[in-house]
Amino acid sequence: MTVIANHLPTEELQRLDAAHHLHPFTAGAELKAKGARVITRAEGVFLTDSDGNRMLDAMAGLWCVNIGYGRKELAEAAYAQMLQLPYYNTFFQTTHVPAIALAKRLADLAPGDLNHVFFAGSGSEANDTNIRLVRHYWAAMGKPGKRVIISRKNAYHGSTMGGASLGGMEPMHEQGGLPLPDIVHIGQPHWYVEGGDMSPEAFGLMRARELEEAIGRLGEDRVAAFIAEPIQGAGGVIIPPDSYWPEIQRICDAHDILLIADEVITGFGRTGAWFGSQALGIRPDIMTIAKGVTSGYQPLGGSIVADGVAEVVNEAGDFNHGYTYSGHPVAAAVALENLRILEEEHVLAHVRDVAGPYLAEEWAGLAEHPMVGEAKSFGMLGGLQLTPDKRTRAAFDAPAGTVGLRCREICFRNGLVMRHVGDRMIISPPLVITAAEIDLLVERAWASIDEACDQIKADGLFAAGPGVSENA
Ligand code: PXG
Repeated sequence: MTVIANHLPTEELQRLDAAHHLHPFTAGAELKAKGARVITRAEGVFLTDSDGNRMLDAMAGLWCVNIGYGRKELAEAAYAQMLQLPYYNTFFQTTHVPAIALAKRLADLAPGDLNHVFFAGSGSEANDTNIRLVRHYWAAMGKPGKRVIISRKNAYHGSTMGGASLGGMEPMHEQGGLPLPDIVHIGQPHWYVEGGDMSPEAFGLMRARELEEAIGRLGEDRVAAFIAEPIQGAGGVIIPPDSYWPEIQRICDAHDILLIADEVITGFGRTGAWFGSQALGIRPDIMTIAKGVTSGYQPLGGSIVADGVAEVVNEAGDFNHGYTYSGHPVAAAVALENLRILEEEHVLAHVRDVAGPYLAEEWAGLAEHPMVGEAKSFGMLGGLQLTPDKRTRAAFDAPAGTVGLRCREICFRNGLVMRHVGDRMIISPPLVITAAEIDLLVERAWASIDEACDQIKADGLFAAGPGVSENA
């Protein structure tokens, strides 16, 4: 069995990593000089690195390890499935039991008439599917002109050409000549940074109405769909004002365009419901899923599609699209076991009634720190804004992200994995986190923010710059 227990010394691993491994979203030369942190094992909500340091993983990996690390049942499900049928495809009029069972299970869990699943290997692939699916759907409806997909600035929908085009991250668009044609971006409902003097509710309505303006400008006959994360994740855990989603829903209904909810982060209990759409009262026509569907133990993504859309696509002949690993049997078996655990161990109720409310209270307490302008959470998602001036919501007089990055580095040293997006700090812990672990998380977060604050004061950076606190 290939289990690498007695690994090489850390420095040697780092040298080999720098020599041969190209990392995602990483400046390679910088990493080479510093050496990557080598994670060797994990249990519950804790990671251990190659030097034996133990860290509380407040990001659940990359927003995905919903049931926590170290669950043997998932390993056993994978092992059993590999012995029985390690691979077969779902092309050319074949299928297999794990894909059938998972499609049925997801149809049962998904709200409304979302009863059909197209499987992918990741969230990015699923969003690529969505682009082709909605355009194919409208063509089959006799409206081939409906091709434009409206998305939002600072959205994250993946890293493939399609996913990155749907996303609204400019540094991603700059590399590779994106976005693809017929993808249009409107503003995000990020009140703290962009709301100016408006109330959050008025700002939320204004941002939703940008969708109606865009449809008006482009013409309803050209717009296929609107895609959005119920709560933006990678953009900085941006919880929209309450006014936002009802207005978006009204506009999608009024103008005959499909609504795609990207549930890659918000799915599978993270908001306290199975899907963020349920928690926020959204009625999507398609949901993108990945990450928490397997708690990250296996790569799996997909699109859950409404009856009306699936019927049209099914009647329209071949949909010329698919992945070798669409519905991979081992990933599907692991997903089923993960969903069983989420259900039978009442993990959603834990988020909704216990861990979520407790985190909300403790996390909000961080806003008492002089450098924290806002600390909000929703279920097991939290974001807090660092600022030198709470009253004006000012940005630091330093390039965006300077203070956030320092804070993240200090968190690591203090045994806490908390991410930064610009000068916003974000968390997305495993859903099974206990009250005592939340105490530890918040304690370490406070201590780290405090240390960062002292450091930047000493460096003369605790001063307001010209802009509002930025998160990009
Ligand atoms: N949609 C959303 C909403 C996501 O958050 C994807 C699609 C793409 O999924 P895949 O499985 O292709 O990665 C994501 C992924 C970060 C970070 O730094 C976030 C993601 C991935 C990697 C890093 O916050 N989200």
